[in-house]
Amino acid sequence: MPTLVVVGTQWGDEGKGKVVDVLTEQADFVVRFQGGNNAGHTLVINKKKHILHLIPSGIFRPNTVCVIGNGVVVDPEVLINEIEKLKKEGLDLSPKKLIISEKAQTIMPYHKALDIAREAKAGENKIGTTCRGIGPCYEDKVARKGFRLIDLTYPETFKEKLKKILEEKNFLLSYLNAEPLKFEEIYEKYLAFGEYLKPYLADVSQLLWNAQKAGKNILFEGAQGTFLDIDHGTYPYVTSSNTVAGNACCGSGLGPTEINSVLGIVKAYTTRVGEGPFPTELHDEIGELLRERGGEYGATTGRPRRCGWLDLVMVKTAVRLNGLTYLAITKLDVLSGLKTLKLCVGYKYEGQIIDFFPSELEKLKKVEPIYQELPGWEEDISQIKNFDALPEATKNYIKFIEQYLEVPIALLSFGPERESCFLLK
Ligand code: 2SA
Ligand code: MG
Repeated sequence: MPTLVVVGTQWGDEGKGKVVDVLTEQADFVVRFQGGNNAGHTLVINKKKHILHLIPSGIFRPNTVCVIGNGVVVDPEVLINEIEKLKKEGLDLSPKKLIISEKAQTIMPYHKALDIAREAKAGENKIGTTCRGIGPCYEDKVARKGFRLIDLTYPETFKEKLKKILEEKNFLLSYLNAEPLKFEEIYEKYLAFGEYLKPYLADVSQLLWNAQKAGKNILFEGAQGTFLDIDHGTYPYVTSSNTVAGNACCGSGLGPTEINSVLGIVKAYTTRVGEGPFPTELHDEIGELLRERGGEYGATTGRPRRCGWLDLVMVKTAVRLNGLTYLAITKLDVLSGLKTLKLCVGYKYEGQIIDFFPSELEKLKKVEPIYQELPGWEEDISQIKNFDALPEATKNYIKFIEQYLEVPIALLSFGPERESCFLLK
């Protein structure tokens, strides 16, 4: 390992949670560094399905410490509910097991209210957010109007600042035809959240630095995917944080020279939830088949995900943006039974062929995918545990991806269970 960043190379839901859960067997620390409870990481352990939104996917390993970095936006109510729920399942959620950066920003009730009201007002032009208050919370962070979690533990300063901010937020909410919020209802509740979370708060940068010096294995768990990145994604149809690997450093307080490798998760086809361009989207029965067979419904909102062929132009761009050193391919089993498989290897744009993912939305809307067709396979491959046992056509599909991307594939993952995953290298 010793310090590995795991990121999604598409629009999220590549199967990061599962891969992270498998890899955490060797990790001493698992760190979330961006996003919030817009993430939905699905894990299946002993046939039981778990969906995590804020707590890192290492929580099911007895010896792994889970860390929420400063780059994460935390909805304290959601976090506390998640802690309580996992506690009931018999897991250790003591402050030794879960450590949260005191600098992480707090999602406040007005962030959620604004997210919902803005999306409603935007109508057809909505982003398709998860309405969890993520964007408005990051806005306030950058505007220096946010509350860090530690701020909830200072009642007097919290009170003064909240009064001022709420005035402005209520003005905005009324402009958006939404109900204003009451100070008393927020203040007491959030003070109580501060009290609850206080024992978990720590200096995460210091913690990780010490861990690094002691030779511990640290795994960074990205949320969402490369093309939802606020700078490098399909702006404005993106989330409000940097999802690329470089943000593992900013979002945790560990320097870039401490990172050893970056693993990019590639789903064997493409999905996207929410609005925005999607060059290889399928509007036919194959798209539906992928959605049904792949269980492609939002883990947080339950929204059906849009589905399409694997876009290698996109993933190749993700290789560059994240400095990927390894790849993991997930959900290949979903493709079983399709006669012909298509992989996008370039785009036609205004009569020209391009081999990169354009930044401008206007161009992206117009690109036409150029496909490489490969024969599919009939066999159910979900129980296969080594590369050699795979059908020739599956091997060819995998080799084609590896050759096109010029990055070694380190891991293959079929179904959602821990066991259906194996290392290639
Ligand atoms: P937001 O809420 O401000 O982050 O939404 C902005 C865009 O980012 C997309 N987004 C996501 N895309 C895929 N998966 C995500 N997590 C959940 C999941 C989503 C769900 O695991 O399926 O359950 O719907 C995620 N989170 C944010 C979002 O769709 C917007 O396009
Ligand atoms: Mg997800």
